[in-house]
Amino acid sequence: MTGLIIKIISNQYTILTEEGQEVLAVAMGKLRLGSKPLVGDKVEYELLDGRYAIQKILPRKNYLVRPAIANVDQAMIVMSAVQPVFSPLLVDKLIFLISYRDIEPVIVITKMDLVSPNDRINTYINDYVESGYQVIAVGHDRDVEDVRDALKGKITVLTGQSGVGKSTLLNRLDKDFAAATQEISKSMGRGKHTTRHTQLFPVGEGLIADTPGFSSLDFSRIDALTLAGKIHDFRNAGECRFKDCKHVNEPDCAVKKKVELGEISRIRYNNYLETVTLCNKKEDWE
Ligand SMILES: Nc1nc2c(ncn2[C@@H]2O[C@H](COP(=O)(O)OP(=O)(O)O)[C@@H](O)[C@H]2O)c(=O)[nH]1
Ligand SMILES: [Mg+2]
Ligand SMILES: [Zn+2]
Repeated sequence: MTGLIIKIISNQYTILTEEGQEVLAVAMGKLRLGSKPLVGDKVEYELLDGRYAIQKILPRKNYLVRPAIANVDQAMIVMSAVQPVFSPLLVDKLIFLISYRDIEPVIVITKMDLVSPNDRINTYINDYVESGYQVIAVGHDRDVEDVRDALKGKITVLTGQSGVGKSTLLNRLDKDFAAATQEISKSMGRGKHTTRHTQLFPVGEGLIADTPGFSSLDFSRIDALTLAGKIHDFRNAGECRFKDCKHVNEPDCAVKKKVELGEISRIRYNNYLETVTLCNKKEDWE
């Protein structure tokens, strides 16, 4: 049988079966010697001596370290239109970090009820949409059905500063989610030797991690050339003169040409230039 790990406590794994049931399983000894099963792992398991035992971890498409989770399909960048102030540079940095991990960014803009129809936020929204990113606008004056649709059949991690409205959004999507995550925080009493367990919660027809990701904007171990290759906006730019063009100062750069022609977002390109200076920073003593 195959299923998906949604919760791990010590050697006790909660598997979401293909039928949508939750069962408890243990990991076989041989498995624990290899790479540790993560929340998000697809596994093969069977019934052995009256209990479910995980036999095999199926190949991962990716994994994150913080939170520890495998096979992440998408990261929702939750940003508010106002309070905290909307930062296009922050959004782009998150888009870059997420895309670098081969995870799809989805931008959710909250508090749209607080801005006027001709607010500057709409310029940014149009810019993301023109670049091919999915943007979902939410607010107290509209429903969250588009968010629910976007979660369908996927493993999603949320990201976004505190105060942008992540908890509000989750509560609106699923009352049970709020109750379940509150239970967790209550059981995390101070002074107890408890580690934070990441868990996947079924929300609508998708799975969502209860721990936000991408909280560190550390680009020091990000390779600039690899990053340039993962940014949607640059993908159809065509051939640059140099194969290893980072689209910064190189001559005959197809990306720069398309930025000049208005075919690649200048906002994204400028944010890329700012970000690329933070990449590949090696320690001096290395
Ligand atoms: N007007 C308005 N306020 C919102 C919206 N979403 C969240 N808020 C408010 O923003 C504040 C922070 O929200 P919260 O969900 O706690 O943010 P979190 O820190 O990201 O979890 C709260 O006072 C919410 O009521 C929204 O769409 N519209
Ligand atoms: Mg919160
Ligand atoms: Zn180039």
